[in-house]
Amino acid sequence: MKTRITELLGIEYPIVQGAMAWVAEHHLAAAVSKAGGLGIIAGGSAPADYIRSEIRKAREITDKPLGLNIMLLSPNADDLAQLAIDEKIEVLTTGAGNPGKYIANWKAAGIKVMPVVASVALAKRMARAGADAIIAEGMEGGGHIGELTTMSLVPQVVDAVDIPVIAAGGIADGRGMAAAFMLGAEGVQCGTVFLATNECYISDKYKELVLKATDISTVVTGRPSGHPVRSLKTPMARKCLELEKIGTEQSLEELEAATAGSLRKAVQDGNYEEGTFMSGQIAGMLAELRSCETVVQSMTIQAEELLKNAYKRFE
Ligand code: TUI
Repeated sequence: MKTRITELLGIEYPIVQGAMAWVAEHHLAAAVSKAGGLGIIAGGSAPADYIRSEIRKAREITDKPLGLNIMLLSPNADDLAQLAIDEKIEVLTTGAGNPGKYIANWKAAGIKVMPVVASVALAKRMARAGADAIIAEGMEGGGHIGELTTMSLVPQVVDAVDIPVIAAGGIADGRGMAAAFMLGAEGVQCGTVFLATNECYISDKYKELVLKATDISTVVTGRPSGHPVRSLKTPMARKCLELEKIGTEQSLEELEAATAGSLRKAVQDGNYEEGTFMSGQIAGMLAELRSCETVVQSMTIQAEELLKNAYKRFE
């Protein structure tokens, strides 16, 4: 399946693995790149030295193109922006902000730049600033999200920019991929689907919760702070919702203290009570652990089949 995205990135399948802080380390990113998609190491708020060693470990597993994500709320964003250049990373994605100030330097270093956006306005600004592609992420996705759904956002971004668009949020199989392509996307970014893979090194509890999830298992917390986050409905998410409902200065302070480090508690410790288990709405579609290769190949084969034979449904 050739698109402007496979050409731009030098990959076989137009599937990008979403950057998930604490989750997307070298095993996962290397497995996705090795399978012919684009694997991405999540910078999160990790120190630059740790991310450097993750990049180098991924390079030992595969020589295929590799991406790094910079979460722009991170205090380390400047360091990681330089690290990407030093380590000759092929592709950068960004999240949770506007990477405008970095783009010229990244482009000068030959890096392909793909900002994640949740609005048409930011997509246009990024295209003007020299981005190579736009990742339009709908609120079906896990982690930090915007307000629009993938179905509404993707075609509006496609209409607003000339560079290729990657759809993200709520895509877990060939049906979602085919639908994204019909909206004008030329690639997809998937996060949650890779939580349920053999090469994803997270706690057993996290995987168990994702596999057990249904369509209504996720909630959005953090709206009052201006940083809404979608995660599985666990004790921590319920506590956040309660404290947000109270809405006093004291309850919001308590909330901030409770959520600090809670993603790490989910990913590494499998701490059901205190962890934040970020996940997209499609967790309900995931029933078994698979290899990254199976995920990438089966999605593409199913999407191709659906797109090629779509006309038969309406004869
Ligand atoms: O960034 C993500 N997903 C994330 S980041 C993260 S770590 C975190 N934890 C708690 C609070 C905040 C972050 C967990 N998941 N996805 C990409 C994404 N970017 N989704 C939405 C956006 C976004 C939103 C607003 C990008 C830009 C934006 O506006 C920036 C501007 O200045 O206009």
